[in-house]
Formats: sequence, C-alpha cells, structure tokens
Amino acid sequence: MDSVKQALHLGSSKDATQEPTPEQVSELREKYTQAAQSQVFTFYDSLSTAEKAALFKQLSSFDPSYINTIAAKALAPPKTEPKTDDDDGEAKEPALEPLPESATASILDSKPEDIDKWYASGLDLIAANKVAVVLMAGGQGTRLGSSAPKGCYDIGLPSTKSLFQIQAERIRKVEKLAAKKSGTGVKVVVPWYVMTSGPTRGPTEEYFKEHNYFGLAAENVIIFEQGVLPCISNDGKIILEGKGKVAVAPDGNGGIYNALVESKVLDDMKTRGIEHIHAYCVDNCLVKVADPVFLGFAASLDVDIATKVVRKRNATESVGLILLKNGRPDVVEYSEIDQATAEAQDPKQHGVLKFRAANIVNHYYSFRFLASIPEWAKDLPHHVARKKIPFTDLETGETVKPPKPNGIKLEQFVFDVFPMLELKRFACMEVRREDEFSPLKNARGTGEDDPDTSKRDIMVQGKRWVQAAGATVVSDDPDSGIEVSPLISYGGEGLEKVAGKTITAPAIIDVDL
Ligand code: UD2
Repeated sequence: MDSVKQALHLGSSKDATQEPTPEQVSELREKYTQAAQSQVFTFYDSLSTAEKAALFKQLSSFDPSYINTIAAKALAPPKTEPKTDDDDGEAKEPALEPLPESATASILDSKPEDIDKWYASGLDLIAANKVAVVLMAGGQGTRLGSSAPKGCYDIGLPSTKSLFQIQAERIRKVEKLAAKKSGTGVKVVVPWYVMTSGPTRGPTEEYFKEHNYFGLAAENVIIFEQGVLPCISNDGKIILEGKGKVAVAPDGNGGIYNALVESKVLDDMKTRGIEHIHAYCVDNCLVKVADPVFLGFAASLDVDIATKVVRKRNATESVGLILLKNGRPDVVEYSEIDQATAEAQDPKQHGVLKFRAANIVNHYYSFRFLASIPEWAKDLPHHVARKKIPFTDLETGETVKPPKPNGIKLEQFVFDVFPMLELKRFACMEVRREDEFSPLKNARGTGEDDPDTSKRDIMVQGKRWVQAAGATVVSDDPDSGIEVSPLISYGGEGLEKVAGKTITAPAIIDVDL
C-alpha cells in the first residue's frame, strides 16, 4: 500500500497514554494563558495519568489564539464592503440579486439534445476514471432523533435499504453504464470518499464493513474524518465538557476542505488522475450520485464549481439561497437570512419568490480548484450556532446541563467558497425537486422532510419511471409506488421489459429484467 493509501487508512498512531513532561505541560499552559483560556487546566493536577495525557493531546491539537480570533470574527462578522460608497460613508447592506440567466441552466427548460450531450460526456468522463465522489456525512442528525449516522437510516422502503446502500448502488450502476457506453473493457471506478466526524466515524466504518461496502471494492471506499472545534461559552471561554475533556463539535460541512488536505484524500485523487468531483449531502434519498448530466454540464463550461438547485418550496423552507452578492456567486443560509429577502417577490412574476434558487448541498468541483485549497482554506469564515452545551462547573467540578443556550459551536459552510469565484468560473443547474431532492431532516411523523416523505418520493419516482416505460401501475394508495433498485435503473433508463405489464403497488423491481 503506497504512502498516500497508508495515510488514508491509518489513524494517528501516537501513544495517547504517556503523561507529558512538566516542561511540555507548562509550555502548553503558557500558550493557553496568553490566550486567556487557562481555565481548561483547572482540574489538570487532579487527573489520572491517562486523563492528563488525553487532555494534553486534545489541547495540543488546538491553537487557542486562533480559536479566539475565529470566535471573535464569527460573533462580529466584518460588514460586507458596501457596493457603492454613498455620501455619508455608511456601510450599505450587500447588494443581493438572483443569479443571472447566463450562470444558470435548467433541466426544466434545457433542450433534450443538450441534456443527452451532457449525459454522454459525463459517462465518458466516468469511463475515463476522471470522476470521484465526496459524501458529506459528518452531520449529527440531531433533528432526526437518531444517534446512528444518517446514512445508516432505514426510511422504510420495501427493500429496507439504507441511504448509504442506495447511494452505493447508484455508484455501481453509473460505473456499469459508463463502462457499457465506452465498450473498451477498461475497469471503471468512481472512488467514494466518505467524510465523517468524530461521532459518526466509528459507526460508519463498522456499517460499511458489515455490509461489505455494498458490493463496492473496499479500496475504492475511503472513509476520512473532518476536524472538530472547541465549543465556546457566551463569554468567549473554551468549555470543559468534563474535568479532562474540552467540549468539541464537528467544524461544519465546510470542514471538508481542510479534511480533504489533512486526510490525504486530495493526494489520493491526484494519484488516481481525478479531474471532476461530485460532493453531496447524505440525507437526500433522491441524490443522483456522480450524475453524468451534471458532470457533463459542468465540464462543458469548464467551471471550477457548479451547484444544483431546486425551486424553493416557500419563503420559510430551511434551505440556503444561491444568489449574487456584490457581483459574486454566494449562498445566504436559512439560519442567517432576513425575512424581507426571504419573502421578496419576483417583480416580473407575481406570486413567485424573487430568491428561489434553493441550495441542496449538491456541488461539482474541478480538481484544479480543490488543488488550490491550501491557498485559501484559512480564510473560510466560521458561522455561529447558539447551543445548549453541557459543561463542567469550574468551581464545583459538577457537570451541568444548561436549560438554555449557554455557548456557541463554530462551523464552516461548504458553500462559503463560492464568492472566491468570478461568475464565469461558476454555474448553477436547476433540477426537478421530485426527481432530485427529498431531504431527511425530521423525525417520523413531522410530515415534511421526514422518513415517510423520503420513502414516498422514492416509490412515486419509481412508479413514474415504470409508467414512462409503458407499464400500468395499479394501487389504491396514490402515495404507494414502485421501488426500482438502483442496480436496475439509475435514472429511469433500462426498464423496457416492463412495457405492457400491470404492476400492483407497492412493489419492488430489483431483479434483472
Ligand atoms: C444544509 C445546507 C442548506 C440546505 C439544506 C438542504 C449547508 C451549510 N446548509 O442545511 O443550505 O441546502 O442542507 O438539505 O450546507 N455535514 C458534515 N459535517 C458537519 C455538518 C454537516 O459533513 O459538520 C453534512 C451533513 O452530514 C449533511 C450536510 O453536511 O450531509 C448538510 O448538513 P445538515 O443537514 O446539518 O445541514 P442543514 O440541513 O442545516
């Protein structure tokens, strides 16, 4: 196994039980004291050797003055440069506009021959082994109410397949479609890099091993880990979760950029000759993994980043909005948007939202752009999430579960790289929500973005596919449908054999037709 692969598969092997020397401790203590964060050593002397080693290791992995800087910036973001200086010099709100037509294609009104062209060239890129996929799976799925990684979730399909399995089978299918089209007999591999965080890494690795990588070759499924950041109290202090442990949280899906470099994933992509990367959100059961149309579209424009959007459902939907901010592509997250902007109407189309390009965490990157990460990763901003963070009382040593938010988690957003690009290096593709976006955000019974809506959207999509292929579907429940295995059809193709057949829903089509 070469050094890159070795680095990918080995964790940090440093011995974590060796007690640091007094000199090491005083040097680290001094660093934290300089940053007015010495409270993290409050209980140090009372800790066991192993606890001292663990706390020392954890504290050594942070730079307290950097933490202070990003927390201060996140709590008081610098005002965006005014678009035009007015006479009183007051910083104006940034100019927000929808993306111009020139930067947006739409599956809804693209010419069929263009879509076919993008599909064909996307399959050619996959067949040339130039395409990789990065899955962002480090989120903790708190709203879903499940402690397991979201990708393990069984949304209730007749096959009981999890989100991870559905996505793995779409990769297998698109590899087959590309190989069939190329006909060269060359082995087609789309490497799948799965980004996890502290809480999701172990369970994710176990799940993939248990299921034998869902038929993919283990060496082409690389699980890596994003970074964590300390939680900060409302008065700017790093919080102790326990006497010997700092409270930490994953550094946001924007942590992907540092993680791609630190975990040597970028080196592995380079070794494999990857040029086009599809990065996506684990909880979208309809996601077209390594979508040939999207890849072909982005490659044809030679952009550095492309993003898929759907029409925003309503003004309050919890999605980011892709727009132009001071002339650059950008996203305003749902947690940071003001009501006026969210509710603004399109002056040209009454009753239609002015800002309606909803972000669905479905991005294309050129390898050329990702290779530049070391130049700008440190400039990616952090966002603040106010949370209730259990902490150890520094006076009593007791663990306290606060009744209301007592601190902040700092996280980076994956789309904060967009403004780095000039518009000509960026593209946006609008896709049909019913075909490409059904996020699993909420616990069962919520009625929206929950396991039942995920299951419904897959089954109804399968019904549309078999009906388009000439089958008749009978069912007494309109939400019932047909589960078509990704191994049978990636996007509705290859179902000719059901023509003329009558299928009673619910049903599964998962054997070779
Ligand atoms: C995300 C988008 C939002 C909208 C919405 C639609 C961001 C910052 N926000 O909001 O604009 O598109 O999804 O579904 O993208 N993740 C990590 N590491 C982390 C945090 C999250 O890998 O530290 C992953 C997570 O596993 C998921 C994706 O990023 O695959 C989105 O995370 P989320 O579901 O917490 O984001 P949400 O719904 O707040």
